[in-house]
Amino acid sequence: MSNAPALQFDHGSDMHAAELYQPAGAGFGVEHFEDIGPDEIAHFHEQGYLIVRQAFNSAEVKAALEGLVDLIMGKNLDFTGVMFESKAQDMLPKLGVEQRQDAVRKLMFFVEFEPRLKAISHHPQLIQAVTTLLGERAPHLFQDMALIKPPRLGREKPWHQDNAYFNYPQGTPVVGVWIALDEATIENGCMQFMPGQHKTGPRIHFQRRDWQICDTEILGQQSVAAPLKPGGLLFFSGLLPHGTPHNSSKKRRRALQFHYAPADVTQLPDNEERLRHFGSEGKDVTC
Ligand SMILES: O=C(O)CCC(=O)C(=O)O
Repeated sequence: MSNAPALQFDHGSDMHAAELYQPAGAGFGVEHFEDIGPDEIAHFHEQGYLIVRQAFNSAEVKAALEGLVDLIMGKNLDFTGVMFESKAQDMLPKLGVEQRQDAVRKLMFFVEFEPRLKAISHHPQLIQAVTTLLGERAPHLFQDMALIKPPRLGREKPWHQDNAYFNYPQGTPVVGVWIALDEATIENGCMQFMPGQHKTGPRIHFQRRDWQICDTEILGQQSVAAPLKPGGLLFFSGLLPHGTPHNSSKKRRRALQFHYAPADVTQLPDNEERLRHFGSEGKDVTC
């Protein structure tokens, strides 16, 4: 009998309308962590995001990618957090390093299994910036993910607010950090978001292509994109509406995403409060 862990699969969803992802331009940012000052912090609170274009150097990006690829290749038998595209299920045993990466949708909860990825999530300058953005509160990393968009196949992550997925009490500040490991462009599915709309609070989410904001709420609104070189990052509020389109290019798009909340707040034991704010049940709404 094999000792290999059971594999997880994710089923595809329909293609999105092109009009959902037509950004007006690129978002505001700085080059390095050292450039974050009071104006940048004020911008984060006003607009709900901040870009750091050269947060990590090429050695840090290379180490993170190597750690990610080792997990995808199943080198750590204790790690079961790789989610493959269900379409690739039958082919998996035959795939080599490059092809196997292109059969992955995402990885979750890996930092305790892979020191090279833990290092980036606990990078001192990253933690310092997150502490500041949380209002000088010590951060707790409560979710870590890697999102893979294979060339041509990488699927959309429809528009949503991340807090719609978390059971933190309403009002808890949550900072998301999205780190490009490949160059992320509009064509291969970089992040797009609605600046300032974190201030309008929780939005109703519906189960459609995913747990998402209704497309009709997004169409006609002007988004901004965060194209990034490898090692660039986006800080964003847990209430900022954002999404990523299908990868229509020939280039792979691999990214890390970490979420931090103040260490002195704990998640609620159930999803009642979350669904009261983000769910549609009991409300006179349709999508
Ligand atoms: O990287 C992506 O494609 C989407 C990430 C995201 O917004 C999420 O997983 O919440």
